Amino acid sequence: KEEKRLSYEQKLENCEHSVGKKILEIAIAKQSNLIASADVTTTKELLEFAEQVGPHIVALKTHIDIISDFDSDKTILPLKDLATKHNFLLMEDRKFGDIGNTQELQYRGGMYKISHWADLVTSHVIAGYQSIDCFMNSGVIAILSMSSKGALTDQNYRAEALKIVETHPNIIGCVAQNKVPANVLLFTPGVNISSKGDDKGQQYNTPEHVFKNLHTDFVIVGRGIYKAENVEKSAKLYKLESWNAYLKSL
Ligand code: 5IU
Repeated sequence: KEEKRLSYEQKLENCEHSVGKKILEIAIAKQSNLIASADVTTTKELLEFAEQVGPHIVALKTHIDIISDFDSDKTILPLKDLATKHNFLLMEDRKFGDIGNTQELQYRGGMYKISHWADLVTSHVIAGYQSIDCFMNSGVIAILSMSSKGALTDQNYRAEALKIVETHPNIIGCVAQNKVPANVLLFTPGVNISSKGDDKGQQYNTPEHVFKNLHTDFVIVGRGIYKAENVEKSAKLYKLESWNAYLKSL
């Protein structure tokens, strides 16, 4: 018989990381399991987008290094204010993938000082268990597999990566396109209601598909929302579809 998925309430009981708890509490409070990916390239667009989607999301996912006019005071301070105002977390999709010492420098320093503001960061676990020790101020979402065509994250890699996910105290969950054990928080990008993919290898599934078949906990949607004619309306639609798909999967 198929393993049953756990509800957010059940996952909250099992969760030990403060940021893991936080995202589950927000999901329950806002009845949302939607993360909007803000793949825009100016501070103005980023802040406008955060204001529009804020009420409907649990987290805003950034690629802070694509913001052409990044400035700590003008970009991060107002973004943090919006996160507080609308009760969402900031997730920097940095996809760290180096040795611990280098990642620590990238996480704490440089222009972006990710450790100062990111509630969540994504990281590969390719450099091994100890490489994740440096992420002390954020919850880590480990990358098990990727949504793009031909990704090299085969079954053996995923099985080894999962061992790190299940044992490292800094890791709150993982990004994957496959099912994971019921107690692991699962984040799934590559979600779009009206497209199957792009011409750069991205592959899309619907919210319905990922909740039913993968028992996903959180969907990550980029172009489906930020490229929509009406951004707020689209965020509402993805929120509703994804929440209903979650309820159906229980
Ligand atoms: N993203 C993926 N697939 C992955 C991982 C991250 O698409 O496997 I790990 C990121 C890339 C982009 C967002 O920032 O999620 C998806 O954007 P679109 O919905 O526009 O494809």
